Amino acid sequence: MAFPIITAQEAAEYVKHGDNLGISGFTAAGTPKVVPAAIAEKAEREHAAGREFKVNLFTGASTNDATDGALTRANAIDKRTPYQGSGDLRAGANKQQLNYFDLHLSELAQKIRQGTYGKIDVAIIEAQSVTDEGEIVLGTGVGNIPTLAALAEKVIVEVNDQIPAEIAGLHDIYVPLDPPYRREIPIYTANDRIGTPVLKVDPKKIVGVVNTSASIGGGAFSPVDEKTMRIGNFVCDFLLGEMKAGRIPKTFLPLQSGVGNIANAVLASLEANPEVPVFEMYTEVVQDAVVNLLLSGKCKFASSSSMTFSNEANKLFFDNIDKLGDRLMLRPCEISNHPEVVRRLGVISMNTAIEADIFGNVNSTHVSGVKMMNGIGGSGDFTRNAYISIFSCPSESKAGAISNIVPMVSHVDHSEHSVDIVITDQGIADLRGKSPIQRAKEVIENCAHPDYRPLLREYLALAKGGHTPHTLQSAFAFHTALATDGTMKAAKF
Ligand code: 0RQ
Repeated sequence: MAFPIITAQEAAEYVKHGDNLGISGFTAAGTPKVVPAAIAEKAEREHAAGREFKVNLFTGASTNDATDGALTRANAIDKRTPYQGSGDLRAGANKQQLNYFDLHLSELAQKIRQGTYGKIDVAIIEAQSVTDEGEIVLGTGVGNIPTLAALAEKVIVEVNDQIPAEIAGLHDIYVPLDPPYRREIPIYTANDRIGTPVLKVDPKKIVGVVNTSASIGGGAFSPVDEKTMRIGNFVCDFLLGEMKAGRIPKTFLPLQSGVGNIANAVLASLEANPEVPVFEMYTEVVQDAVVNLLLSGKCKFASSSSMTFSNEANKLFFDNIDKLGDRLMLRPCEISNHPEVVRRLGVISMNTAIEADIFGNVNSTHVSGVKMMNGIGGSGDFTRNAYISIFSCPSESKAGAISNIVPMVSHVDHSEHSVDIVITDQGIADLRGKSPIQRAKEVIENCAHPDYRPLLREYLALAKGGHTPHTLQSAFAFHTALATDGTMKAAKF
């Protein structure tokens, strides 16, 4: 091996206060495990010695506890983008301990190449293997590492022997030229291969290789409950209705599905329904449910930026690699989420909302308008460009104290112009071709929980004129009632 084998602690010594770090992976999948934890320990030692130590983290999406969790607990993060899912980082962002900024996932790579955030000092890459020529077989997630590694001054490779060798060949690494030289991204069907199966890094930049056997799988999702199953079934009914009406071709169109329990339930429902034809996925993240869909043949191909599987699902996938190896492709998230490709392929997007308002605006990121939950992730990349965009959420949360359908969303991530369909456990609101007042009636009667319908009807009846009727003084009555009385049911207009 041409590169020095170093410990995680030695690797951490290459990282200095103020550095911009590029981290491989997308969700916990493909994210390095031991080097980030060693950087957090270094930060604690530096702080104890009275020295400043903070880094800026550029990732593909959320990471793992050893990265976002440990570095936040060590108070070692200054800037952080684009998406996160860590309880500690969320708390840090919400008390302004660190500077988290939320960005559409497809946009980060080009902004990094433009130099928007300065140079990348160190890239840390989880790998299955690396050759002396700097050819890296990545792990189970790609994210933004092709761009981050190309620009980094130093590269640390964390080789994880838990990643099966059979992963080689699943990746498709491609970085587009930047404007004014950009050509089309030549993906015309979900399974088009346009790049290389390995990430090529200038070997002169690789300062060391760290070996680890850390577990690569993530946690499993909660089992599908009645509420999420109802949402999943409504999504399925809607898609079948569109197909029967001829608005989705009989050959179907590629699906994108977000993360979380609702997304998993939707996929379980698609699998269970014999009327749903064989489909493809063009998405950013595949979860456990997709392994079963691939094995059953219901999903014939999945293009993604990561395989965010539990240990059990990883085992199932790699035990069946002879059948599945040419049916899943891992792409940089700049490509998995590329608006041009999403629009060209006619991707049907299915994402989850924190809340939707009666006019069809969606909040995906901020609880009660102020507290960051996770980030917009890829939901905007897909929604704005989808063939049909669907948002789902429960009709109420926190034992009924919260209505997920509100008069006005407390933060807008996806505007009424981008949202076609809203689905809750109560039913489906089809917003296409409807005026704001028609949409409001559809959302209240089809999607709001029956306990909240009278309040929403009252709001709409009192709302004053105009094209989109609102009474601005009481537009947030649901949210203020939650803050003062602990339930949106106490809303007064
Ligand atoms: O809280 O965990 O304490 O019970 O929010 O809500 O209903 O379990 O749904 O896990 O799918 O997450 C939007 C956050 C939904 C996620 C969001 C509380 C609720 C629960 C979680 P508990 P659910 P999910 C692909 C695309 C943005 C990014 C995206 C997300 C917890 O889907 O981050 O789509 N999306 N990316 O009780 C207060 C409300 C609430 C609320 C729900 N109105 N007020 N709390 N909750 N609604 C992925 C990537 O891009 C990587």
